[in-house]
Amino acid sequence: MSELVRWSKQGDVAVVTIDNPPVNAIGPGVPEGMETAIHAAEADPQVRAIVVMGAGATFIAGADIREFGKIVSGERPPLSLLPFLLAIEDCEKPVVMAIHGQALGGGLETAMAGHYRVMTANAQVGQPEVKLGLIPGAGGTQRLPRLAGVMKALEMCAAGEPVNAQAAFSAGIVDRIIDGDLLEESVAFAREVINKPVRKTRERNGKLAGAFPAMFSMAREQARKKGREMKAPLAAIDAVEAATQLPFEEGCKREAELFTQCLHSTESKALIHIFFSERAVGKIPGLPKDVKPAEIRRAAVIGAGTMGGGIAMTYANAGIPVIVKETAQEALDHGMAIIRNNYAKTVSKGRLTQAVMDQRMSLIAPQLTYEGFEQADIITEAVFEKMSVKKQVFAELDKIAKPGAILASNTSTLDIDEIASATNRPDMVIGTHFFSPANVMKLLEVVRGKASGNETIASAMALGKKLKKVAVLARNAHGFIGNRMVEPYLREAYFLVEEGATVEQVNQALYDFGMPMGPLAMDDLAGIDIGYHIRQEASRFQKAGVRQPLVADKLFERGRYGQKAGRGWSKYDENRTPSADEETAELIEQTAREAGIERRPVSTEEITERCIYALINEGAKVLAEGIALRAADIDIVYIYGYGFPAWRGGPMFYADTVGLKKVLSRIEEFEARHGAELWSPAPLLRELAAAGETFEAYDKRQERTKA
Ligand code: T1G
Repeated sequence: MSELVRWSKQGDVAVVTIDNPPVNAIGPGVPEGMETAIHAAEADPQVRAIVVMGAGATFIAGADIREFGKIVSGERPPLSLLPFLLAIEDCEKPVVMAIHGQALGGGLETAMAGHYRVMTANAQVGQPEVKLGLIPGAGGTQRLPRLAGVMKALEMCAAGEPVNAQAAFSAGIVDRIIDGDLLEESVAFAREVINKPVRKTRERNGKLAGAFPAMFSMAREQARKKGREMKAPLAAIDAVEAATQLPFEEGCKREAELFTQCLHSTESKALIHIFFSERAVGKIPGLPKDVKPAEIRRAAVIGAGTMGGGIAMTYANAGIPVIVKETAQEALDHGMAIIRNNYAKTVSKGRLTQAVMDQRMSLIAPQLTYEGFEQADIITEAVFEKMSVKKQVFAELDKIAKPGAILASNTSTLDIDEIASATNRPDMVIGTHFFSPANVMKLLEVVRGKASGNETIASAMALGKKLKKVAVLARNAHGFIGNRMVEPYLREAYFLVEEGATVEQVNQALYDFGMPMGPLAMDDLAGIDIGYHIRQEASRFQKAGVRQPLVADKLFERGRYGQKAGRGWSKYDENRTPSADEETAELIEQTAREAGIERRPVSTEEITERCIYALINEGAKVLAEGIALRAADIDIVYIYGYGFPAWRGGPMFYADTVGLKKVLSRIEEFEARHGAELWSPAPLLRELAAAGETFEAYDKRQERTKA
């Protein structure tokens, strides 16, 4: 018996337990252990049925994702689970899979190789492989349609979302929902089926008959719409379709071919990079292990505007009571009305019950005074992005907040140290930069000031997790990580339209690259007035003689603030649908003419490279300056804060896939054409390109030196 898989007997029922913390991933030794245990139980004359379950918090959360990198690099031969699962399915005694926590990927595939499945009421099952750029690779696309039907299998394998116990039971994936003790009730269930004929999932073909061609074409259309350029969802559909056309063994061979194609794709490497990176961002080198995050039980927010209201919702969604303070009743009422409307919209879509909405609204206390602020564990300001205003607020808060309360700023670019200087508790001051809409966007930039204490940092990072955000730590510098890098990205978009590209061309090029919208569309959404004020606040950083964008400020001066004004770079109808704005085009041409800029046709490739390589170049500077801890952190910021396509792994991972030598050579061409002030290659980029290294390798090297 291996320490990864053990078995024991409860009378005439064998209980096989997989014990591979923390999530019972199927890594080396687990399938072998399962096979050995099941064969031993099968050979034991006293055993008449077998229960398989997971130790700890969950059943099996899938194959060990860390192994795939070793397979692709040739370090380890491909591990096929198929023979192990056939051994389970061919067991002559009934095998009952007892699921709690999650049965995901190879976990569900293992469960479906059993003859029966039971699961606890709060457990989930799913085939999330497409989220890793993969497809089920151990018969999942062949057994799931046989249990749940083709439509359900297509939905689960192509979208990758898990289903809850009720849905799994209704679909026929599991045979019983367990309300009591899982072990006790699964052993009892096993005794109920002891005398029933053993039914092999692979032989249950009844539900395959219902398939028809339109099912697959519709599934492909939906996958293309949702997944954009992603290939894995389409491969998953092909594999499920094969289940309806080929015998089980042939279907598994087809699945294996498709799985291998996906495994070697850049898309999969990128998505697996993101999977581990979003878990690594929480690891802060240099933070003493014994630092305990403070418990955040009560919160307060200053400002009920778009950001303040969204932040308040985020606290309420996490079950944390939160005061929202405004300076005028009208602004307070307006802010609360938006919060209520946001929840009501979610209720109307059936994604929230009215009871939960009411409960969350009851956690938000709107007021015009500082009453109750003295009880708050954290106070977050979301006031106007002007340093003088922020410092005044922090000076007031410093007098009101209890000792030990964290004072957080939602500033998107301003200096945390300067804000902290307005208080007598700089160690308790930190930036918590939420991304709009704060109740939706997963990214939270936690910005440490020079004086931010270790406990304050740890508490803010832990709070991010509690608020269901992905918290990334940034050092205090203009723009932190995200907005520091978005400036050159936007700058290039502004320059490109002055040089001859149309607004629509620039937006389309970056949309086709995979961004949720083009840079100028993003500018119109965020508000051209917001960008204008940020540029005004940052004007002191501007170097004389360096080319500055000319048109954006003119749009602001004309009140063309973007979507909110119905006109900006584009014009917007009442549904905020964009269309080309002739006046903007004329303004651009006139501005270029006055500036002596000779306009020319601009290729899509140049548009994409100038915007994306500007992002990468700035990212390399942010990394070298230690503002971001890792290149992987920058990737997470861009995927969760700006919608950078996850299937490209984030800007830094994408640069690795292009090759840093190529990225550098294009940046050097831009430098020759547009000047060193704008395009001098980041020294770290030069260094890595010269060494033939990658940003990923740089992270690994840094981790070793900081360990
Ligand atoms: N392999 C390796 N490590 C894993 C893992 C996995 N499948 N799942 C989680 N971990 C690690 C994770 O990196 C973290 O490590 C720790 O466990 C806790 O995870 C053949 C090909 C199960 C819902 O995609 O969705 O099966 O940071 O922080 O929030 O067809 O983990 O502590 O060092 O996420 O409670 C399919 C992926 C694989 C499931 C738990 N399965 N995991 O969430 O904890 S491919 C998946 C999750 C496959 C087969 C195919 C979540 C979770 P560390 P955590 P959590």
